[in-house]
Amino acid sequence: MTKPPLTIHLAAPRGFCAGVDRAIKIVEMALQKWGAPVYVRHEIVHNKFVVDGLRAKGAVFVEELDDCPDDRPVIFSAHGVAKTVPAEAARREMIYVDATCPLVSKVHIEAERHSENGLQIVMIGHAGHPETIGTMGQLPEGEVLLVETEEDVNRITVRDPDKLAFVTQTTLSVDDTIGIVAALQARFPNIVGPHKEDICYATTNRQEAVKAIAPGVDAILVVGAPNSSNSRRLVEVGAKNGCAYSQLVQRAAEIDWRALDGVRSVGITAGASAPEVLVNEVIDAFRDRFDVTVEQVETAVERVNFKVPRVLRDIEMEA
Ligand code: 0CN
Ligand code: SF4
Repeated sequence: MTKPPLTIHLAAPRGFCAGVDRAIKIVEMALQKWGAPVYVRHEIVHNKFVVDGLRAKGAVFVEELDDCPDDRPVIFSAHGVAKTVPAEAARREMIYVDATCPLVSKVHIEAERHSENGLQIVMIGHAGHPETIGTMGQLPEGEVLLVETEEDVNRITVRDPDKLAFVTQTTLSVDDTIGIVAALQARFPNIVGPHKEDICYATTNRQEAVKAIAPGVDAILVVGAPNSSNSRRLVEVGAKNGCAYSQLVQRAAEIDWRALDGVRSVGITAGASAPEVLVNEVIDAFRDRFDVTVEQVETAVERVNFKVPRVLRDIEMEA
């Protein structure tokens, strides 16, 4: 039986960003330096395949520091932690390594600096997401007001409308955030903030690539996890930019082939925490059913690279 033709428009950039790459390396190096078990507070990045792989090498994933023994090293995930977390680890005299992405740490510092200058902080982010919890947790409880939508902007009660600053989560929708920032500036004309927002380069570039692909394909598949904010935003960007079918899949096994019946072109991308092997797995699944031509759509070239913390640099040289 001849297979029907299909063109895959493969987004570039896609997949691992510099912060994810660094965070995973930190866990691997810590295992090399201290041996197993090494504890990791929260999924190091939001991807089950990555987490399972590290678990097989001796990493133990827990949600809270309370679940770690005093005498084993602990690593904090790429998403960042509230100030109380390293403080508690230090009090317990634990060895800890902070794998918070430097671009998240930058937002933490911004929030602190504004607060030192007497400004109250408004954070644009998703309630309950670890990055939002971590960034809000840089300041005492109640100091940071969370807004998730434009409507939320009208609901907040501020101390002084002239003494406000905003920060954002790094993995938001660029387009939705423009609207929320505009709503904040309309209600609080003196609010200060970053030039645009704090969305990172990786989030921005992956959304741009999907925007370039979405109008011309029958379907978009985003390789990524349901708890991955940046991956879920890519699905939304696909849907909002003219693609009738935009879906998140963790692995090839999750592809809904019935929904893809009759498609002739598919866009494929991957969230910042999704490894390339899973992208290849998805492409191979298409090759089993279609006569596939892959066309890469490159909208940016990334050269960002972050160093691992000093305590692990001797390991890096051996590796
Ligand atoms: O999927 P991630 O682990 O995290 P979110 O997109 O949910 O924030 O990707 C790494 C991003 C960071 C920090
Ligand atoms: Fe850092 Fe952005 Fe990657 Fe998050 S998505 S780890 S902020 S580079």
